[in-house]
Amino acid sequence: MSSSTQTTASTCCYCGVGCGVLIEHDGQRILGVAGDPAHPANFGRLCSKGSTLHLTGDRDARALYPELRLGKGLGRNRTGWDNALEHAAAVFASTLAEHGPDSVAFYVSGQLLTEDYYAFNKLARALVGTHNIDSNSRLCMSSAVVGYKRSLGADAPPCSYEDIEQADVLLIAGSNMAYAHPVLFRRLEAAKAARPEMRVIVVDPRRTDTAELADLHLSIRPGSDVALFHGLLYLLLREGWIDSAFIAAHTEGFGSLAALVHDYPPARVAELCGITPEQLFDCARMIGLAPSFLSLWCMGLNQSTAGSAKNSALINLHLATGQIGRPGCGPFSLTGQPNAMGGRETGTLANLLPGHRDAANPRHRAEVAAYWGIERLPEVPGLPAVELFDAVRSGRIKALWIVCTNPAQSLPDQHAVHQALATCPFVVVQEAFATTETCRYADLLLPAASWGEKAGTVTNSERRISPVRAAVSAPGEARPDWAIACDFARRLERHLRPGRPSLFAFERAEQLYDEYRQLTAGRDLDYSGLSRAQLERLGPQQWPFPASAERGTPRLYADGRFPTESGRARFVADPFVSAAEGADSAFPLVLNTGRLRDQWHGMSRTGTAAQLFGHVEQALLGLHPDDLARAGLAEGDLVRVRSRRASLVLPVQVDASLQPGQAFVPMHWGDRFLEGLGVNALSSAACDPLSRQPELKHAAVAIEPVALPWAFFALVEGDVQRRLEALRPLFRGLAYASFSLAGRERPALVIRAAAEAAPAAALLAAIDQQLGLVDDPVLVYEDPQRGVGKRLRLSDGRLVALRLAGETAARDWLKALWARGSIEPGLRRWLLAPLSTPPGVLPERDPTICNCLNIGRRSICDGIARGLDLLELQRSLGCGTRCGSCVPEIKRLLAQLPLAESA
Ligand SMILES: Nc1nc2c(c(=O)[nH]1)N[C@H]1C(S)=C(S)[C@@H](COP(=O)(O)OP(=O)(O)OC[C@H]3O[C@@H](n4cnc5c(=O)[nH]c(N)nc54)[C@H](O)[C@@H]3O)O[C@H]1N2
Ligand SMILES: Nc1nc2c(c(=O)[nH]1)N[C@H]1C(S)=C(S)[C@@H](COP(=O)(O)OP(=O)(O)OC[C@H]3O[C@@H](n4cnc5c(=O)[nH]c(N)nc54)[C@H](O)[C@@H]3O)O[C@H]1N2
Ligand code: SF4
Ligand SMILES: [Mo]
Repeated sequence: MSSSTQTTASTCCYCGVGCGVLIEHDGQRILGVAGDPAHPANFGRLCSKGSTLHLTGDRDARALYPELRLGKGLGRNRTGWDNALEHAAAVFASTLAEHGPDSVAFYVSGQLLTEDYYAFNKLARALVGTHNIDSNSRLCMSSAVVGYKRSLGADAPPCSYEDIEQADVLLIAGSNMAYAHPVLFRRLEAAKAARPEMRVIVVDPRRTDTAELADLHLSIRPGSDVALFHGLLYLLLREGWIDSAFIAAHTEGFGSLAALVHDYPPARVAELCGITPEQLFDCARMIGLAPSFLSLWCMGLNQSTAGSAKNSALINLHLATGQIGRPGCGPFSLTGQPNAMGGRETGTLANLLPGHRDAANPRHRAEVAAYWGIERLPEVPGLPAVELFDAVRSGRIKALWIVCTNPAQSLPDQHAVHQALATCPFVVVQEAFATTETCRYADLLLPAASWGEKAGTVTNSERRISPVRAAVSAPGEARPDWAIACDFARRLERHLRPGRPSLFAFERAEQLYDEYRQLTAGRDLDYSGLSRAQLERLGPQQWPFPASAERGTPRLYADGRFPTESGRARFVADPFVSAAEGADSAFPLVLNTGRLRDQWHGMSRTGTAAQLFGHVEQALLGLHPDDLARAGLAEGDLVRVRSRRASLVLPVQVDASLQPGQAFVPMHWGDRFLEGLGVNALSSAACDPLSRQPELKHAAVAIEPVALPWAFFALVEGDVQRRLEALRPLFRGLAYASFSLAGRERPALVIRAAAEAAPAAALLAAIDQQLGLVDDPVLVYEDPQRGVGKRLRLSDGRLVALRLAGETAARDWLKALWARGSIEPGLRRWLLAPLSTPPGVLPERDPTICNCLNIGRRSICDGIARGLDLLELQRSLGCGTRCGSCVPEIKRLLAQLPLAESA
């Protein structure tokens, strides 16, 4: 560390664990990150994503200046902030004048800061006069919001991370926390190692790395959780493993639930869930006899047409056993995004209002209107995300402001979403990265400051509010989101409330925080007592933190009183309903989607760090080995995956963690990294009736082999973001095209493509131009007769660019040569031979398992073959000793390998 290096304490911008990070920087650039030992969420730990934050955010990918398009079909031009926001205010004002307040909408994000949310809520609801402000949390936590409110009376996860360490029995349902909340998983692994009597149950159709830790893995049929939870309650009742005193004193509605679960006897439930009655009984016994029982859940429950029912059915188990309000127990949803909690607190879903209020509640509307000093808030309900984009597509919404989310990648039924964005008369996109799929549709692109460049607060999964601090200034003319919202609002006020004092006289983020926190006073989440000064003095605090408090509140409902009208928690009796789109003979597979360890959503940030592609380089369709064999497919074969909405071409891979009949595709690749709009082209927009959360985990699909004889492979070092932007459009319309990064010190762009026939020579020439494979010194072999061509560029005795067209048999060999940084004598001979088959054996694929120390699967497997155990592998190779995110996978290899070898 040089003498000019400074450290700024902040919070990680990825997941809802909310880890404290120490940003090392020189005032200009971020040089490194470390876990903050003082932060109670992570005590110094970071996962593979958090610890590589400083490698992300390539400036070439950033939005730097406002850009305005003056007519559809035209390009965008750089403009100044004044002109950009005056223009936006004029368009919004005229749209509102002509079509009314509900002709505009805001679509925002669980990755904004609390101050940003507050500004946008006030802008939409108080100034514009619409409740059309929804967030990507609709795709994420909205079923949990409904679950908590229906069952417990308020949207408040009652637990603390400590409870994970204190629980005797832990049920993890629909969460792959080994990938998605790795630092918490680290805490769980450590706790289980320290207290081996602790029992972990994992409910997930897939055998994930999380499931590997489980004492009991219930590989249930997708979507059958409600049946499972009712079946468990049936057994708890039958065996007398319930807490009748708690039920009598603190709950209501048990009678109807008991009547309902009568219909869920073990034989029926085992059948519905695809598990054995013994497994069901084991699970019930563990829960029923547990001194303390904690449950954790995430998208496997929420992203479902039964999401609200799943949430409440799980909470029912806690209420029936009295497992809530004490250490080591309770229902504990894991929040996805870093500040999805803050979004819920500030009312950032169409149906909410700031301070855990409801937009449908006249008293709540009056309270907020009075606080804001306006006459009233609108009565017309706002539209939730899926309906909101439908309204954009049908033309009802004519101006749309998108902030910090990438709907052209992340919403279901992408073809409909792209159509909506293409037809919308005025789309504003407020983004940190100019490269996203949604940016393409922006009539006005506003550059936003991002992590490390902006300040405010966030709330993590355990209700803990942490400060986010700026370490460096934002690049170009990018500005903080709240500042953009307020600047626009003041200009719009000149059209809508001329001459009146501004509602948006905020100059610093702290002023927004102060105005907002008073709106929580007297509400369940009350943190009106937590000033920024208090937060600085005490460190991150858990709400509630009322004016009288001296510190935060680790656990809720210790007194058995719930924030419902009666003060009692409510049992909810929803019957089991299967997923909206069942498999049938035309679409025989169920498609599940989810996360990879080292990528974040649409990859605008993680997709700039080549290192983060080392673990998984391509989007692959995972299938059970039997399904693969039955279809006559081999690993790597391209297939067309069809759903009722669209199709997508992907290579297949064997995925032994899946059951027969199931398929899995990671959610991360959108149209930028994959031809065909990504996995959400296939997914279904069917929503939960209460939470309006779409069923992103369940679509019926069919697969068929595709004949794409023309194959293409290219790799080019350097300038990867700019090259990706330039090359991506040239592959549009090919049946298959996939883009990724590779390498560490010398990142390269890697392209794989396939088509029915060779594309026009001019197109290939344009591609070669962008790959830097036209001007000398380039080694070329072209056989136009056979449509086969090879091009290489060498520099200082290393391969720096290559392209194979026609057939690509040598691609892995060449990629390995490139990675090794040396040339084999056989290379020239190979180049001049008519076939591209590599000399000698192909290297086996070697994905990076340990990202911190760059250790591949091959060396770990070699170590295991030599008889090393986890500790010895760690000692001799170093793998898994830094961030620990790869430890579950190493354990899985240790468990699987001897079996694989003896088989
Ligand atoms: N690496 C990484 N971490 C992340 C993110 C990321 O993009 N990358 N995103 C963050 C965000 S916003 C979120 S919301 C969280 C999501 O975190 P998780 O919800 O843990 O992650 P997913 O992979 O989406 O889905 C979890 C599991 O649900 C299972 N599942 C599917 N259908 C069902 C079902 O019917 N029942 C049950 N019980 N399980 C089912 C899937 O097989 C999958 O293993 O991750 C956060 N953390
Ligand atoms: N098939 C399938 N689809 C899914 C899911 C799934 O499991 N399966 N999961 C769903 C879930 S849970 C979620 S949360 C969503 C996530 O979906 P999105 O919200 O679309 O995900 P991101 O790619 O994180 O989008 C955040 C955007 O904000 C930009 N950004 C980063 N920092 C800033 C900033 O400070 N200011 C501004 N203005 N912009 C910034 C980033 O560049 C990025 O483009 O995806 C959903 N979609
Ligand atoms: S677990 Fe990883 S991604 Fe999540 S907040 Fe911590 S460091 Fe960031
Ligand atoms: Mo999420």
